Amino acid sequence: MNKQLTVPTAQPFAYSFNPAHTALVVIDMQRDFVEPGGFGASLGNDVTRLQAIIPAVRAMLDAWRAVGGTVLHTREAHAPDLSDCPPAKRLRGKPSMRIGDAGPMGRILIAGEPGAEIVPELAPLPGELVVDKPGKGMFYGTPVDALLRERGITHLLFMGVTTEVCVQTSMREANDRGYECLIVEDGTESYFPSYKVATLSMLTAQGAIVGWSATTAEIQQALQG
Ligand code: C5J
Repeated sequence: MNKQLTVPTAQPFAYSFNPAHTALVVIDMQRDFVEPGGFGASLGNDVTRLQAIIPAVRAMLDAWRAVGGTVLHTREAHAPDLSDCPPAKRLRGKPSMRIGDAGPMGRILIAGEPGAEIVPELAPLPGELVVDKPGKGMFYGTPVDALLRERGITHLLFMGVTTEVCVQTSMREANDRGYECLIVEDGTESYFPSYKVATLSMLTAQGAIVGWSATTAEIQQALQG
């Protein structure tokens, strides 16, 4: 679909985008963060909060695929030799549960391990972009900027987990690079409800200082004209 659309009820004011120049970005919907018995759950987090957004993310993906929009999936995943995981990252958190250690679903956050895969309900389709990222943000140490620019992408719709860590970092990095960003309110979640609320508020404050927010229903309504 190549035409200018508007979400009039987006926060903090109307958001305009052309699907031909917009990518739907799904951040880190990986088994280790989302599924019971994974890394996130073993750290004591309530993963049912994250699991609950899968239907909304899937519905948005279906609507986006139907208009032929670009889709980018990211995974927080490191090389098996950990050459892209600095001690400053690896040595944080629980000493018994570090990146690269054996976890409930294979080595934690290592590319190719079962836990690092995207949940089956949201599995990428052939032709969609899938990028492993060593940082919280999707631009650090990845070809994401080049991949988006070579497709003429200027606008990004963000979904995924967790709102205040990898989604927020990626959206801030994108905003600094000149992309017009929107976060999909019911397509993102945190283990900590108050962090999600605070993040949505921070991102859209001061006249969309980082970007806009809207619900899947509002975006789907725009897509349906
Ligand atoms: C993500 C994390 N994906 N919370 N990672 O947000 O460590």
